[in-house]
Amino acid sequence: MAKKPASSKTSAKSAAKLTPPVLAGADIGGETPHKADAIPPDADISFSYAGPQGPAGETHQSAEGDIATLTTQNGIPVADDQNSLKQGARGPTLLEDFHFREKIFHFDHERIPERVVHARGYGAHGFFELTDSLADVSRANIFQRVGERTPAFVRFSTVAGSKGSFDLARDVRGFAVKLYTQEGNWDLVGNNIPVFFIQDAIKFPDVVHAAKPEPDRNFPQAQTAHDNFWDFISLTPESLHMIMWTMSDRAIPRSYRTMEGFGVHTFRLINDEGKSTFVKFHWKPKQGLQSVVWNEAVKINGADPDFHRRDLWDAINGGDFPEWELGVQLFDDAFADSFDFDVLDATKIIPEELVPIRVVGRLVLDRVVDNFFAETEQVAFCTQNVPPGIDFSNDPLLQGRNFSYLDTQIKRLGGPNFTHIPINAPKCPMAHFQQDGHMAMHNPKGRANYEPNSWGPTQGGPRENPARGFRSFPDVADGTKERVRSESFADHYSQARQFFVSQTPIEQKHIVDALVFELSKVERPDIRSRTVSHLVNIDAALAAKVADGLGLPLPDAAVAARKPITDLPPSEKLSIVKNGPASFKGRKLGILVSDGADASILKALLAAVESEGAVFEIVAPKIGGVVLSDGTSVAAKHKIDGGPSVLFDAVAVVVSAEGASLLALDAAARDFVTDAFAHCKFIGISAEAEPIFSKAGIADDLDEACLPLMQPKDAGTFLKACRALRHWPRELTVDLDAS
Ligand code: HDD
Repeated sequence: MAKKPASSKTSAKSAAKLTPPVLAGADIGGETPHKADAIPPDADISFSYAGPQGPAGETHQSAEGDIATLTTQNGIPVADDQNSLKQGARGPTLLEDFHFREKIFHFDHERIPERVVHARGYGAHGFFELTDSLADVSRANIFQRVGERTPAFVRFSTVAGSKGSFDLARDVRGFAVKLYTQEGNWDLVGNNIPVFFIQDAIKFPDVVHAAKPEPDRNFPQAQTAHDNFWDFISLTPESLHMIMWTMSDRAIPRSYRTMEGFGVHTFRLINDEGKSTFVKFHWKPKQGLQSVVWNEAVKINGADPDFHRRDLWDAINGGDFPEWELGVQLFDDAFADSFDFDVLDATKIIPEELVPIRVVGRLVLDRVVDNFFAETEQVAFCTQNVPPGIDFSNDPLLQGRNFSYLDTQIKRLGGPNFTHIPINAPKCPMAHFQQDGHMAMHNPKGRANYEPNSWGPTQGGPRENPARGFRSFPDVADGTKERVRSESFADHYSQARQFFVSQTPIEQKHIVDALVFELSKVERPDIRSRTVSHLVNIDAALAAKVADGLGLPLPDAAVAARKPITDLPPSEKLSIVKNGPASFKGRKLGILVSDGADASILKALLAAVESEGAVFEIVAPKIGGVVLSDGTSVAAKHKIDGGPSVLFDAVAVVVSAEGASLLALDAAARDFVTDAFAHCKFIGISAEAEPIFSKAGIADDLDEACLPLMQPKDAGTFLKACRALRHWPRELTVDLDAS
């Protein structure tokens, strides 16, 4: 007799025990019948997909009330989502299990290629409101009627890191804005830095390859501190202006909410008469500019790699909607001809002192996404998307971008129909004869799918409209066909110097520190030295400090393609410190508490935080919170080792004597105060907190930005002081490099 298969050892009785429900405490519905008649047979179900919960109306009873019935993608109700279909309880899984197959197939196909650059990003919805009509210079529909709102979607990003990298890389930030105007989508795909590394798009793959992880070892991730990047930079002097920005605190913003955005290139505005005006676009945050310091950034990346996305999510969900003004710099050919630099060169700014900014609108972000993948991941920006009234200049970087973005979206989103995805679809009427392809959702109706045709207005489809349609500005160009860079692009150092001399001394120090840090990670001395040879052309003192920091003899100046202009005046607008916020609004105070902490002080502090429009988070020895001196309980947001002070703009320590002596023994509590001190933050200190500071070794160093919280009235004084955000003079006392 044949041996009995192993599966038969499981009796029908024991198998029955394993049928649903099997998850302890989970109510998966089990017996309730599917309401097959919930969707009327004549219902329009073309867009009735209601997400993973199933179609609205498909409900059954659970312990918590009505609950949606789980279905397959085809709407077939699922009875058991815990077990695959088997031949016997321990037998093989059957090919017949369509629910299992569909679920696994779909899972296997969940990923799409990440963006080749700007892979890690975070988006939010909002609106643009026109505050000053630009009808005089542009016929763009969005710029006509003051007070009119245009829906917007914005995606912020880092550039070099992968999707799963950390938020506080030292990197440029993308600031991409999609405006769903009544005459088509306008994508203003900018950065938080107004210049770029290269002048011609043909060099884009090179600069990106050099910045990304090195190809043989695939590290370092999300960092420019490696040989390949600095090798390329030191061989590409046009990048030096951008390097000054990326080595400044601009590259480590405190929040997406506290950075500027720039369209970078010179664009054109075209009015009803067809007249062209050159324009540069600026987004100015109402929140003011703010960055973190490098040592803080490194620690934030460990404590909360999602620091920026969490900040945006929390602010919007908390009703503190970030806002930016749209500013335009308008200029004509005469200015362009007289300017020291070429307005088509994306490695140059036009200082606001030369062409002042005219504020014409505001951008408000007031809604987080419903689904990250559907919106933030699938949003597809294309620089080519400009509505009538906005046009391109001949900037060779912009011209190249107009080719690249459409191509990348077709690859990334799987075909030419990515504009059918809701986040990319225009919100204005659209009609064209482009058809078919993968995942076509909006298919033309009627008989004609070509034009011209003889099928008349109802069957014949849309027609071109010379009066309303986009017309390219009839720019006149001549010249021989050749691969050449204009001589007018040749000055690589003057504006780099102008940026450097526009910084406050502490910001200049941060640039030196950043260069020394990055170049100290470069293994080849010749690359370090070659980089410094360019700095000599920017500022002699800067070069000397960086050479000294690297322990390197000061090299000779690199040979400059054109003699730099050394007397460009400083521009106030280029400094973060000079353009910071006037208040602590929207900032976060971290409060370290212990059992028995003075309730009146803590309550006064919370009231002061609220009246300042700021937010707070409580950090405690245990996540269960603490009991204050008056017996009230306070919940904690963080256990002390999960809530380091780097997560906050300022900190307060409100503890009892017993709490202080216990916390003084805890390394995380000591780091809390030493980091806050080293990062020049304002610190509020209650009467009993001294042992923590003394054990941390900084009790004797406390300065005027370490304010006492002895009595409730001190809370207001402390919060007002926090408006300054940092006490920069302290940095010179805590940083070896500064001496
Ligand atoms: Fe780019 C993405 C900004 C030059 C090619 N770029 C991308 C994003 C931003 C920028 C913000 C992310 C958009 C999003 O959130 O989805 N890029 C810039 C700026 C540039 C610039 C401000 C210079 C002024 N880019 C540039 C050049 C090229 C590209 C010269 C190619 C010739 N950029 C791309 C791309 C990306 C992209 C490969 C990757 C993912 C995507 O487009 O959607 O096409």
